[in-house]
Amino acid sequence: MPQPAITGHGVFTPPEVITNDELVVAFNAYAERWNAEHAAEIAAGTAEPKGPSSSEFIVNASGIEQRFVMDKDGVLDPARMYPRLPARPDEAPGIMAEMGLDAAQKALAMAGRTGADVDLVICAASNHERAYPAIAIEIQQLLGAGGFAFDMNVACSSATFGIQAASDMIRAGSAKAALVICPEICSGHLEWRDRDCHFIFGDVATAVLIEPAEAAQGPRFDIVSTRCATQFSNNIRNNNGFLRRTHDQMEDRRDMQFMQNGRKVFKEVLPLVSAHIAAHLQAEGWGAEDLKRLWLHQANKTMNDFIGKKVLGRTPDPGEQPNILQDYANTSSAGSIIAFSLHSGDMAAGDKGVICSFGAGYSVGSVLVERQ
Ligand code: CO8
Repeated sequence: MPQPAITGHGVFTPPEVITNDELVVAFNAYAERWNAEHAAEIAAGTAEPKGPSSSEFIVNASGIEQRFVMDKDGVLDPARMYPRLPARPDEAPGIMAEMGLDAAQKALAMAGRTGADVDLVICAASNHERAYPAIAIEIQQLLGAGGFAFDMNVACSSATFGIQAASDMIRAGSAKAALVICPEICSGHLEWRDRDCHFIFGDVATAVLIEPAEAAQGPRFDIVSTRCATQFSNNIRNNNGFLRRTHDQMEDRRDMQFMQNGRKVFKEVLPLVSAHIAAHLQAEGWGAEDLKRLWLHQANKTMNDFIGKKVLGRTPDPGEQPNILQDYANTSSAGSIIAFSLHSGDMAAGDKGVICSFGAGYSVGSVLVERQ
């Protein structure tokens, strides 16, 4: 069976940045406005006033300092509080396809390939901008790729689940060159009017190219093993969906955007992920001391510090477990791949590492790789 390997990777970073300070000014203006508009209900005790946000809280609670977004003005307009992304005609490339294409072209350039070499495109993301046709098929066409393409969604774990699917197809021989693309427009489904979560997410797109190792034209990361697991939980949930109209729920509702019980997620997902990585390493006969690097899902700095310490049995050395969330925030499925893409170029032949993502579902996926 062919040995699958990552031969290229790339990141599309949106042009606009929102710092914590900018975000907090907009949120607090919105909150003051809302409190003034609802002064009577607040005085009568039938509504809770909205409390202010603060940059200090955001950094301390999450480690996030800024986020990239596809539209800044709409998010920072206290009268709007969500991005302005004009609808495109059906004939024009969709915004997710455009972002994904940029990341895919970077991955192909790194591998010395063109779109014509690709015979599988997976668009793996937390949300897709339409029901059909698949965004992956649109990207396949924009790239001039052959073969087949499909969309998949396992929330924050979409990238690692996509890598497992693509690797298995390379092993089985049903694909020869597979792109796993994660365009995440988290700004579109984040509730920017809720101080508990308004700071969490950002936008980005990532891509990895997976080919049989023997076909690689340059340095590569062999995908030694993949492992995915899921366990149902309502603690991260978004109720928006195609049945919304039939439920007579077309009004502006909180549960039609991202919702989470952050504390519970923190407590429940930490042991799940630490145990998952430990069991995966053990099954492959790898010890923690074999790991040169951990590229973890980028949701929360304290969470990553904890997982790194639990997996390695000690505090990770600087650079051993790189975080990118201070710059990008949580970018859902793309986070661990951004970390991998930006912090793997210095690894030497034989160096081993683990890419791990986790999130809604719950879901957790790990990919053991070795530089060649
Ligand atoms: N400013 C000031 N104070 C605040 C703010 C704020 N912005 N927000 C909350 N507070 C207050 C709270 O009201 C609370 O006050 P009180 O004690 O009086 O009730 C206090 O600060 C503490 O609040 P929390 O307990 O909520 O704070 P935490 O320390 O737990 O931090 C976090 C909150 C950062 C959310 C933390 O719990 C966390 O990171 N948890 C893990 C989350 C996680 O990993 N989630 C994964 C989700 S990602 C995923 O699966 C993808 C989903 C699909 C993508 C969706 C894209 C939009």
